[in-house]
Amino acid sequence: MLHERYYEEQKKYEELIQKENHPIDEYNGVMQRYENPVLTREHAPVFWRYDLDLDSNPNFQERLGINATFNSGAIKLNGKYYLVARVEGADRKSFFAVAESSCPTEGFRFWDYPIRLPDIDEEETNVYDMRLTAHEDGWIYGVFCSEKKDETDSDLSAAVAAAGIVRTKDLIHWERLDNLVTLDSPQQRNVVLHPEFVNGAYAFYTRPMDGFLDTGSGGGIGFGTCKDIEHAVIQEEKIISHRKYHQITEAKNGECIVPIRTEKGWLHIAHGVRNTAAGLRYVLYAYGTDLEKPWELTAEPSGLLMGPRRDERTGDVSNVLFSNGAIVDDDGTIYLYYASSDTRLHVATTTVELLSDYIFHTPSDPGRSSLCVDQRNEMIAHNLEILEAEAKRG
Ligand code: BGC
Ligand code: BMA
Repeated sequence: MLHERYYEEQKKYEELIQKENHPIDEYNGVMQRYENPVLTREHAPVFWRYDLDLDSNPNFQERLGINATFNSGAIKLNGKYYLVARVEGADRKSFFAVAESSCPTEGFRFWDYPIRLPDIDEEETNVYDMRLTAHEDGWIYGVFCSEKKDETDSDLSAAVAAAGIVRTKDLIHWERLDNLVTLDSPQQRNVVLHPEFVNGAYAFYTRPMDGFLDTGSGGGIGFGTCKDIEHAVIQEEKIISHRKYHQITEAKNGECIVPIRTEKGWLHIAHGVRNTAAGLRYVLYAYGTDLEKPWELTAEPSGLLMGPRRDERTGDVSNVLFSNGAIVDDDGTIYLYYASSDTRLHVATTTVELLSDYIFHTPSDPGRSSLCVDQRNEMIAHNLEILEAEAKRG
């Protein structure tokens, strides 16, 4: 026998999973947002949260609450769409869980059990933000942040972040490899594995940083290679997307999704962070690199691609828009899975063609108010000429 309340909670859960999702009425020619989040804490199955045994839980209380489901890796396999989401328990510990759907914008349902990552370090306290790379070597790699207490510092919040690496063929069996070692940087977060070999080596986008929170001397998104993925060591990180004063990347930046190959070069989506009186603000931006030399910057469109808007602005860590996963579908549609304010996961769509147009044809940030006005006025003047000519034509 089950508690009567179980049926009500289960009904709400089923209704939520079956809810349709539609594009919202907002246009910018690049990114199309959707009405509903694709994963929320309510998407966690009832049996993940409640003990259904009437003897041990006669009042049907939530015993192991789920606080949030957000930053998610994404991949399409055998015609299905998969998210490997960051699920955060009420206890603040994050873990990974696979959610599956036959539709990229709705219907995501978690598998029965979260992922049981091989436990290789008893000091590892928290894991989060997995990037999934389908590599040309035939494996699907998951690169995530592995965090532990910094025992050399008496501050209780002092931590060490490293890039953990796992690989799988089916999202069911996961093999854990050594954490990434970067000789120049004591900490790593936001590491992404490039999908192809570069000069015969595995290539990573890194984010060198001096401390757990401070990037310090770390100049931006780095690029480094290593021959052996099972014991990955990067000797040298070359900065490819620089942090800059008074731009959206001033405090930190980091690679978000696995870069997308096009004839014109690699399309990248990254996040940029600036500090404000209200705390850090996270937005997404895009850039392009050379096809043969993915470490060479070829396009740097100005400003943000997406920032937190409306309800997205509030949550556990407000003013954050973050992504670590996208799916490029067979027809060229890109489904970008992004989380808002470390609380819920959304989807936005674009296409390879549109993102490429955005990256290669949006002007760069000239860096100073005065030059930004010149840049805008030039476009306005040209537009007014066009409008005038149009008006004359009747
Ligand atoms: C949190 C992350 C956050 C990081 C830096 C970690 O402890 O779990 O969400 O990005 O700290 O603030
Ligand atoms: C970061 C990320 C994310 C998170 C963000 C805002 O450093 O790694 O986990 O979304 O902070 O808290």
